[in-house]
Amino acid sequence: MNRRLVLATTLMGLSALGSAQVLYSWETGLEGWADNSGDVVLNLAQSTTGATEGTQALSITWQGGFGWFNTGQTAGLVEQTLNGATQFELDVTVPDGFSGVSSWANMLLAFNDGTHGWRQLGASVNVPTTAGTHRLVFDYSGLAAPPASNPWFQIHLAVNSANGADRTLYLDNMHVVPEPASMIALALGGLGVIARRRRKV
Ligand SMILES: [Ca+2]
Repeated sequence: MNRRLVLATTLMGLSALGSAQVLYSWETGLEGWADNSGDVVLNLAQSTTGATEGTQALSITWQGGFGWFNTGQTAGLVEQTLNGATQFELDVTVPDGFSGVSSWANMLLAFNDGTHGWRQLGASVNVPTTAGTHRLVFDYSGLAAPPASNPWFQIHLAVNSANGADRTLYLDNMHVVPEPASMIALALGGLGVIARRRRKV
């Protein structure tokens, strides 16, 4: 590897520290996400309310209870991005009045693909019912990551809250944050190559 390429890789590694890689932002529509809940109907729509990245978000309206929704078969880029991290973050905006229809809410994550099959988190992630935007963290380090060559792969999310009247949550800015340790290792590795090359000159 020539020195310039190593340096470029190193700088990319350093600049990636703490920077987010967006998986879904719903700027172009539902981006493949669809209701998969069975009896509990989730109405998915694009919405300007709750947009924290760009101008659009995903709204989910349902009458309470538990329901899954999921991506279509994702492009390989989504799998590669997930493989480069162990958790993703999701901004969930709770509108005024939500706590009036449910005193609690949570979400659940599952992966499904042609290699490992269905696997889901053992515990749900709490959604605060206070009005405003909350950043949820989904740690998927305990789930088998999607293989690099995969016939198909889907991300499934579920919403859950008390039964009752219609209520809506807004999702946006689903992104992974690469692990600082792995990015530092990459950056230091690049600097080490440069140092060795310099000693040879
Ligand atoms: Ca967005």
